[in-house]
Amino acid sequence: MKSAFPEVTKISYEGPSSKNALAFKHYDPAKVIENRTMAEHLRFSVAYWHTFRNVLGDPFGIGTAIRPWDDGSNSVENACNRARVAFEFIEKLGAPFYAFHDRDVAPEGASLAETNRNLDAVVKVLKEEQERTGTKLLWATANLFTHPRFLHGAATSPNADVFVYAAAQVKKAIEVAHELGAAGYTFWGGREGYSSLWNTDMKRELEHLAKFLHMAVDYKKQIGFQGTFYIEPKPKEPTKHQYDSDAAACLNFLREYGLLEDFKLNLETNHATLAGHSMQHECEVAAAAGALGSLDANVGDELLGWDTDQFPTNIYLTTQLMLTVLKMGGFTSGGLNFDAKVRRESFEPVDLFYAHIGAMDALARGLKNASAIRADGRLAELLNGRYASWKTGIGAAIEAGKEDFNSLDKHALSNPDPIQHTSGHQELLESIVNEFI
Ligand code: XUL
Ligand code: CO
Repeated sequence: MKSAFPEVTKISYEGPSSKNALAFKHYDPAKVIENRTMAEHLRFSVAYWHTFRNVLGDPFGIGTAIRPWDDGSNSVENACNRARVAFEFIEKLGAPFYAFHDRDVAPEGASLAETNRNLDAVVKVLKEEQERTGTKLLWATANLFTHPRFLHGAATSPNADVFVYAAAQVKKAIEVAHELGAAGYTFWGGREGYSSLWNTDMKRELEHLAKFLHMAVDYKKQIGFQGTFYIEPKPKEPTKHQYDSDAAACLNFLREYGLLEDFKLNLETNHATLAGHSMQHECEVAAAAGALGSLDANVGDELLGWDTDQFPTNIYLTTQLMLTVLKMGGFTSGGLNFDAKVRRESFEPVDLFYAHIGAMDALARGLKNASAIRADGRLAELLNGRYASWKTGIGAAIEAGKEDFNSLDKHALSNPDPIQHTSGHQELLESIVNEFI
């Protein structure tokens, strides 16, 4: 096959002083940090939909991307050819993983049966290419939001036949994930929400969603798929309100319907922004529940009103992310998936390399910074110091479950009023972090 990126050879690590745009300055896959190599910590994944299917349109303008290998048709042949190009890219970049929606990789046919056959034909190529290059599938998912049949939702559609169709589609997508040895499977409910509460029976829709996910868990067990199931929170876009609105809402839903054991969360920075949270907040909420599974590494733009999905380059953000990831002991099945697209103005094929290299370096720097902050210890010391009163005396007794309101009342009456106990030292902590950025 003709090379799609003849001007690019395998991207290698050249170190921080390199000025080569097609080299890593910080991502040194074999370098060991806190007992794992950088490649093992970061588990980078290329998102098929943005890197190989996005034509780079925006709500006001048509696509601009130049992709000479793609004939623009919906043929299976074009899809198979595109898959081979995707693996040339992933191999040259040196990302160990990729991720896709069923409809990114293969075209929809005239019937569900034909659509499934199209998918099987492309999956055959994906499997060959995975074996040829050693690339693995971080997660797969089903696109239950693009086709008009899903306009009112999929598992939460008011139409039972749409629920049935979506179940069949997800069943097939889980089989494909299993066939390709995926480390996970993601549920992002793009249209599982509402545009108007006047026409929505919210309780009923949530119950349907829970039923749908229980059936997916049962099927996963039936076929022996070992990958992790993830829910990806997002508050809106395309719906006005999405039920999986943020990490806390997802955890509450999973707990309420007895699904918490079978799911972790796949958090995305841009979705945290849309929810009015920082990504650090979302990561801490999920990690505290033991449910931080995987991350969609991107950023939104606080000055634009839509989901811009930019590549992450902010070192402050990547340092925060990697601090939480290191604190939880690293990823298990999850990783850092670049759910990100190059700008409409960055339309050349080589921009795909520049974008991924820049983001991989930004996250590698985040990892190095986070590890250095942990080794320094001042941040942890100040944080622990803030809770010192819980280590001994009345604090330790409360934590051990030995106190009640009567004993605490007695304690409060016989001790001084605890005013002005400890400073938060926020500015000091922020400057300490900056020493490492
Ligand atoms: C959409 C989004 C999706 C999911 C997978 O905002 O993030 O691409 O990651 O369906
Ligand atoms: Co995403």
